Amino acid sequence: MALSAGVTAPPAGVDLRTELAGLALEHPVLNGSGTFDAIAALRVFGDGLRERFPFSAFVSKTITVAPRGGNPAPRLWETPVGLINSIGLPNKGLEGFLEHDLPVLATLPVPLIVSVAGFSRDEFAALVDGVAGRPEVAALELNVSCPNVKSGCVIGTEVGEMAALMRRVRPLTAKPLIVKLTPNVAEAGPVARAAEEGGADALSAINTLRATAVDPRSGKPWLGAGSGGLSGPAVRAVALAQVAEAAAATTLPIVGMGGIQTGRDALDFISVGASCVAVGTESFRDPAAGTRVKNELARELQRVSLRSMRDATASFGRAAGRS
Ligand code: RRO
Repeated sequence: MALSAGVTAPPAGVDLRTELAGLALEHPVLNGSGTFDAIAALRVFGDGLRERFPFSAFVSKTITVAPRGGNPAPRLWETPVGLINSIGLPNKGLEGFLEHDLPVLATLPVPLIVSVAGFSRDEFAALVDGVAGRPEVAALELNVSCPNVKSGCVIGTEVGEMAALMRRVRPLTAKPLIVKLTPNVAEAGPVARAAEEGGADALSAINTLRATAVDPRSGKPWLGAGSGGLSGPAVRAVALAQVAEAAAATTLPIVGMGGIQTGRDALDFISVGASCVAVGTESFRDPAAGTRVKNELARELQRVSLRSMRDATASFGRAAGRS
C-alpha cells in the first residue's frame, strides 16, 4: 500500500500549527501509543515515511522496565465497529528500548514522546529516569491505564495513587509529562485533577475500554488472556464524554482519542476541549490515516469559518497549551 493512498491535499490558508505542553507541532494529529509501528513502517516505506510522516509527533509503544513477551494468543477480536486487543505490553524493556529502538525512532522527522508503564511507582521512576535524560526524547507519556496487565489500571483509577505517582516522578524531569487516562472509571475528572495538581503537563484520553469476546465454537473466552481493551468507532462517544469531563475538571491540554476516523471526528474532539487528537485503530486499516485526518480537519475548520488551530481552540473555550 502506498503511504499517500486516498489522501487528498489540504485546503490552502488553514494554519494547523499548534502546541502541546511546550512542543511546537506542525498540526494536531498524533498517533495513539501502540497503534503505529514506526520501525516496521520504516522498513516497508523507507525514506518515503520520513517525507510523508502521518503524525506531528510520534508516541512510542509503551515500554516497561523488564522485557515482556506479551499475552498468550489469540490477542485480537474484531467487533462490528471496533477492535478488542489483548496484546499485553510486549516490549524489549528499558535497556533494549534505549539500545535498539530509540536510535531508530530518533530519525523520525517529528518530536518523540516515549510511553512508559511501571508496575509500581519505583518502576515508573526508573523509566522516567532512564528515558527523560535522553536528548532524542521530547516528552513522556505515563501509561497508567493499560487494561491488559494485572494492576495496569490501578494507578489510573485511584486519585490517591495518581497523586502519589506524580509526587514520585515529577521531580525527576523538567520534560513534559502526559498522563494517559483510562475510561474504565465512573468519572474521569478526579484522576485528571490529581494528575494536574501533581504537575502533569498534559493529558491523553482515552485508553481502551475493558472488553471481552466469546469463542462461538467453544463458548469460552476467545482471547488468550480472557479479556482485552476495546477501541475504534465503538468507543468514540464514550471518549468524547471522557475528554469533555477531563476538560471541565482541569486546565491541561488534552490529546483526545477514541475511534477517530475522519477530520469531522477530530473536530468533535476539539469541540469538547481537546487541543490535539490521536489516530489509533484507523491506522491499522490505513497507515496514511493520520495525514488524511489532518487534511480533512483543515477542511472542517474552513467549513466552520475557522482559519487556524489557535482560532479553533480559542473558539471552543480552552487554550492549546498552558501559558
Ligand atoms: O499492550 C497492550 O495490550 C495495551 C496497552 Br500497553 C494499552 O495501553 N492499551 C491497550 O489497549 N493495550
